[in-house]
Amino acid sequence: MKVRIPHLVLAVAGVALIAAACGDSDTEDDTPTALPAATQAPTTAPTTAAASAATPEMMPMQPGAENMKLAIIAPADGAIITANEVTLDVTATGFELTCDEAGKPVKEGNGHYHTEIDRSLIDMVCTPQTTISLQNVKPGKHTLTIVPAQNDHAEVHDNAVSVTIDYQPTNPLAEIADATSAAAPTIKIISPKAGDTVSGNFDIVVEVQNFNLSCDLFGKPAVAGYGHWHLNFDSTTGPMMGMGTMAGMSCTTVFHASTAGFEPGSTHTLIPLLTDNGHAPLAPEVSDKVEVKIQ
Ligand SMILES: [Cu+2]
Repeated sequence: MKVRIPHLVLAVAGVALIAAACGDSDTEDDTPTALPAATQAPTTAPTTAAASAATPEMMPMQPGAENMKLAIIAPADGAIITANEVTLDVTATGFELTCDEAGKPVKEGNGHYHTEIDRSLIDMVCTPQTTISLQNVKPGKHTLTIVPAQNDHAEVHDNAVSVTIDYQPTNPLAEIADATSAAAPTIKIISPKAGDTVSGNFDIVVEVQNFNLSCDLFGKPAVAGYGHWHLNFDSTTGPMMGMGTMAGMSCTTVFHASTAGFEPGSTHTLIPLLTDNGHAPLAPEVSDKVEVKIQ
């Protein structure tokens, strides 16, 4: 199947999550990827401004991606939220929610969902319930959106669902403000060590210096000196700010990883990298890497 992927829609939010998800999408769909509209259009026929600006690129997605559906059971659309966080109850049909193979090759029937606030990516989730912090969110109306996503984080945009909330905090949180450090941020893997063999579920432990990790600021406007880290496998480049090979994100010094989906006996590189709240890697990149063997 094909899913329409409009160009650069999320770039405004600092999250070019969909801009170029045409990587190796291990699909059995042999239909060639459509060329960009500019290439397809006959040179003699002038395209209208609207057509050239808004023409979506057709991208191959995993088989059955169109059946990956979500529903928001709670909160109700228009709900007034007086607490400083909101819990979403979600049902997923047509696919199994799993994070074990995120950042690895796509698999029919498997995926997770992305949460967004005002169309800015918050996190990836593989449980039917998730809590969103309203830290650094202004009182008033906001849109919460969930979008089905494949292991490579390419999103099934047509199946996104949203609710509007009206945030009227009883006890508003103090805003987290810029806190730059004179010293450069660093991240270093403490465990596992280079050459270690890992199996099943294993933890990646890092040490972060001169940088504040914040879960509550996921997806919020940038705050200097704050962010979190991504754990990538083998590469930090490629589509979606390198997120195609991202196992997940952490705002603590630990990330729970899995060897599921990796060949026994293969070696892979674990790459933790610091990112801002909008998930963009710090520039220049601040990362570390350790090669491990998969049992
Ligand atoms: Cu992130």
